[in-house]
Amino acid sequence: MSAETTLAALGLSSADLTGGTLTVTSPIDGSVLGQLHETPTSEMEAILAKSKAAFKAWRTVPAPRRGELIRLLGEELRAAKDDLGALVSWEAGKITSEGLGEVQEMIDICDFAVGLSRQLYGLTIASERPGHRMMETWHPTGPVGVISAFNFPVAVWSWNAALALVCGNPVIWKPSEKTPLTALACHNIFGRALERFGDAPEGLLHTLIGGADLGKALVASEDVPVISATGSTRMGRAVAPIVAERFGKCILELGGNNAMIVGPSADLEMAVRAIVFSAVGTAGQRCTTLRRLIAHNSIKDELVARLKKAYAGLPIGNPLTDGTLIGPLVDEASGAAMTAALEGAKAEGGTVFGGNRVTEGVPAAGVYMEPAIVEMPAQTKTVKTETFAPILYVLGYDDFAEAIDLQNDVPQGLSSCVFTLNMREAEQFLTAAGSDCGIANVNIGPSGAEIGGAFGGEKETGGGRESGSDAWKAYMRRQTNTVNYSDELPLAQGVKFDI
Ligand code: UN1
Repeated sequence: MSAETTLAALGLSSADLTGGTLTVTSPIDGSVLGQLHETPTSEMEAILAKSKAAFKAWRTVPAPRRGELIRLLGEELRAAKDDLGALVSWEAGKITSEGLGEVQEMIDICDFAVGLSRQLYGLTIASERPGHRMMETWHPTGPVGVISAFNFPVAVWSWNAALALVCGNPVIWKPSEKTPLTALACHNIFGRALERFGDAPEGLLHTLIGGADLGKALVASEDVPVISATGSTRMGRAVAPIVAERFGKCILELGGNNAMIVGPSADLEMAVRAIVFSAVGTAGQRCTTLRRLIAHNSIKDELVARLKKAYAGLPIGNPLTDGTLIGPLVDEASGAAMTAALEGAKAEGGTVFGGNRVTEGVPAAGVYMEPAIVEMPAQTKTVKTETFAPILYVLGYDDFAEAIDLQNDVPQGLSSCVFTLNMREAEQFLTAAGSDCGIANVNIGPSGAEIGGAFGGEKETGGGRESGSDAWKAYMRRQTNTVNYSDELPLAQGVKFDI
């Protein structure tokens, strides 16, 4: 299907797509997908006021009723899955199956959030005073600002929006300026859910189209108590101090530098499949992409040989063509960053396989790169830096403790895994002295997490958790309640204060 047909099916008219100042191009072939109207920064004040007003109404709607809105959103996403998935491919360059997978992730989080809307539980706590009861109540916080990146242009919004909305908060969304079309499409899909819902307050979702100024205004606003930001560590370093200054709360999901340790007992056949998917899938542009392979020296050469064989046959090209596994990088700057990282690795003693630009058999004007495998003598500066491209650095080790040290010795702490059939190694990897990441897996790769678990990581990854488990708590404020149902007024800690 053409981009035009897909955009029309998602309710984007030529008025939406023409006459504006933000040019959106497809990474597939450089074609212009639209000239979008940007949200003027001068409108931010009114947007914040509308969002605050929406909050006042939405916070008093019973949570299970709020869940009904997300149930409808899930239904609308099911109906729009093929179109939205295709638009993700057009705008972010993902292969068809990964575009659809991203929309499935949205549907999954909606289902999760519907259940959650009846489970926003607090604890009851034993009071030390007779005739008293203590409990915790979770309340909505206010508008939630969501800043999302180009590489998961719709799923990351949905993780945040589905939870924020059932928790009773409106959402103000600042998508990447590289992927505003998928954002507008989601805005329309949400609009359909709102229409069917009937009586939701106006202004539950605002979508800001444009550049960094809008993001800055959102981050600085005292009317936005929670900012959830996904993107580079550089972006997080800019956002976090501004939010901290005004005592707002941040949910940060920043850079990763994810590793796999492959032990001598590993099922190499399975490891190869996991490595290839997690290192080259989404052309290396997931925050969970496998970037470092730490292989036991007894199997390293064999593993690398098998990987090179697999890499040599990988279909690179138009992501919308059946059978393609590697689509384009998002833009020329990403291609240049990949080439620069490979040069840096070479200068540090690395041996590079692949990594060249592909120009034959791919659409002109797209940045198509062969994925690279780089054998490194040590964990150098280049290896410790996240480059958002399909580069896999390979390091060897002799004992398991050394492998864990290498895995942890990078500034980032998102995802990690071990391939081993040795239960001692597997269990050790998951202990306090094992992986220091937010995600640690055994016999699966570091990417492609399910929505049911909390998603995020430590150190430069920012410490935030989104999506499943109890990540919802970051979108609510906790209140401790003590109720006295006696006719006495005992003080805690045995304090006497008779008057
Ligand atoms: C991201 O790249 O920002 O675990 C999110 C994964 C996906 C989410 C990635 N479920 O790879």
